[in-house]
Order: sequence, then structure tokens, then C-alpha cells
Amino acid sequence: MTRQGDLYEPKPEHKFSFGLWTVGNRGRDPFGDFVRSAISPVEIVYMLAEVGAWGVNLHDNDLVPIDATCAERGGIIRNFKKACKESGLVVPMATVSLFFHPVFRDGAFTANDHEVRAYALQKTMRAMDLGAELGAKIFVLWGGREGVETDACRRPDEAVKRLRQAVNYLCEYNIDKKYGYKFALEAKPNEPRADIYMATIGHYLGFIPTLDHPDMVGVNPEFAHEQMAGLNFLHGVAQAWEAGKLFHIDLNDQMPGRYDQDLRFGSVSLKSAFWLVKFLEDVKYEGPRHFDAHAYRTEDYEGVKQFARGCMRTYLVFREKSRQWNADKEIQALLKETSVSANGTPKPGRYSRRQAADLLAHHFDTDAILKRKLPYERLDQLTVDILAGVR
Ligand code: GCO
Ligand code: MN
Ligand code: MN
Repeated sequence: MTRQGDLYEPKPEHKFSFGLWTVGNRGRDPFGDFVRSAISPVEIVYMLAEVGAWGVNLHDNDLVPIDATCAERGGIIRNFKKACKESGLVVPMATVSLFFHPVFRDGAFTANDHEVRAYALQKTMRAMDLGAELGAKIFVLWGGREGVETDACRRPDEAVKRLRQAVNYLCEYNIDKKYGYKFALEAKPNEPRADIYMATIGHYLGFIPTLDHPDMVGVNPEFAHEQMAGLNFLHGVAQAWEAGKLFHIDLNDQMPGRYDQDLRFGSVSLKSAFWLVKFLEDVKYEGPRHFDAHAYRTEDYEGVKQFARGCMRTYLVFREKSRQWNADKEIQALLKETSVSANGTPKPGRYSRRQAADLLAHHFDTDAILKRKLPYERLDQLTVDILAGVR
């Protein structure tokens, strides 16, 4: 194998994971039926091992059918654990489906019907039991149905209160059971509801400090979700990181202004995907790199493997490109050039009266400041050259 080939080969230390629902996606959409036959969770585990993934994530009902008996549940878990052990895959994250069953048509934790809210909590606690049994340490909560088609349904601040109560309750359960989970809250602006509460990463970053156990709770940003809202994904991720809240990440791709596409990572937004990978590598993010995406509806399972390999390969290609970017002498010189300032300029740090007085008294030569160069055109073109492989 060539050295380059090796660089782009997924390894366990890269922490690439896929949900059972991602490679197991059978291509049904609102307009057409399944195009791929069903494959079992055990088969998915072996497929993921074959393509070189490190981890497999799941919703409770991806593994255990919602109507399974206790005995069936036990057998399913045993077989799944065995497959994971044999293939060397780990289960880093577990989650709960609070969106598929029709009972959640008006939401789960925020539903108006008290019984639905209680059922949602029970279902989540059981999903936490399942995840803990499989060794998961991250529990994702995505409130796909926590939203509205019309705001006549309820006051949105009431929804926030109900959500807070539910997350607080689950944190207590986590403590009580000594599961050691970190909860990662996943935002999305719409789909399946017309509007989903907690539309963006930022909404959740504002919500988390209002919880009883804020340290236990962070976010699970998803590329496509911020893209659907027309936002800069990297900026949301960076703010989560800076706040110590980047507990998990969902990587995929999405054309802005379209339906929820869940495309192969890096397949559309090459440059944004590059900046993201560069950020995660630069800050040494150590969590899973989870691909929450699925193959085109045109593919069979060979195509699904190509899809999965493609997600990981693109990540690793951009990781190398970001090393090249960081090592590029011209890029580094340009970066240095953009952050110089004249000697004798007051450098406001921590506030003091004395320092504030200096700053107030200082004369700024704005003409001189304006003469300094900000060569971002060149910097960006160098980035494009690197990505295009001509540098
Ligand atoms: C979506 C979401 C889901 C969640 C998953 C984990 O748009 O459907 O991204 O795939 O990530 O349910 O809770
Ligand atoms: Mn999604
Ligand atoms: Mn997701």
C-alpha cells in the first residue's frame, strides 16, 4: 500500500462512527418506498467493521423493536454484543426515538398530553438502560417532534419549561443509576415539524446553563441542520467547543434551501467541510466523528459501503489538507501580516481605571490603520489551490 493510501485508511483512533439507521437506511422517502432490503443490526455491525469504522450508534428501536418482549430484548442484545465483540466495534453513543411512533405526533417531552410526556420519559430511561448495557457514554437527545405546525398548539416558553423539566429528570436518573452519561442535545430548525423548538446550536447553548446539572449536558451539532437554517456550521461548533460543550458531532452534508438530505460528508460543501475538519483537528477534539448521513436512494448495499468509505476518506483527506495549510509558509506569513499592530498601542486586557484612562487618552491614526494590508483574497485562493490539489 502506498503511503498516501495509508493516510486515508480509517483507523480506530480516528473514532469514526455510524448509526444503525444511517447505513441501514433503506431509501424510503415521502414520495417512494424502500429500495434496499432490510438488513439486521448484526449484519450492519459486520458491514461497518468491513469498511473500517470504529463505532456504531443506535436508537433504542433500531436494535430492539418497540413491541419486543423482555426475553426477545435479552436475545437481541446478546447477539448484538457478540457481533460487536467479534468485529471490534464499540457503541460510543445511544439515543432514543421520540419521533417515529405515531403517539409522538404532537411532540414527546413538550407534548400537550401529560401521558405522552410521561411515556417519553419512560421510553428514554429504558433507552438509557439499553445504551448503558452496551457501554455507551454519550446519550443524544434529538427532539424531532418537539415543535409545531401552528403556534396555536402551545406557548413556546411552556415548551421550553417542559423540555427543561424532562432533561433535569433524566440527569437525575443518570446520577441515580451511576451511568456516567454525558447528554448531547441536537438542534434542528425544521423537519419533521414545520418548526422545531431549539432550532440551532446557539439555542441549546442558551438553554443548557438553565438546567440543574449543566455540566452533564452539551450539544451534538449537525452539519446539515445548521446549513438548513442558512448558518455557518463551523461558527456554531466553535462556540460549543469554546464553551466546553462539544460532546458529540453529526457529520453529513446538505444543499441550502433543500429538503433534509443527509448527504455523504463533504459531498457538497467542500470548503465548509474542510474548515470544519481543520478546526476539529486543530483544537484536538477527541470525541467520536459520527456520520449521520445515508447513501443515495439509487444505491444497493455495495453503494452503501462506498458511501460510508467516502465519508471517512473525505474526512481524512481534509485532515491532511489542513496539515498542509498549517505548514504552508506563505499562508503563515499572510496570517502574521494580518495581526500586526503599531508599537505603543494600548493593549486593553483586564479593566483597570488606569488602563481605561490610557485608552481614552490615546490618539488612533485611522489612516495608518487603513493602510495595513488584509490579504484575504490571496489567503482564500491559496486555500482553494490546496483543496483543488494544485498547490
Ligand atoms: C435527523 C436527525 C437524527 C438524529 C438521530 C439521533 O435529522 O433525523 O439528525 O438523525 O441525529 O435521531 O438522535
Ligand atoms: Mn439530521
Ligand atoms: Mn443527527
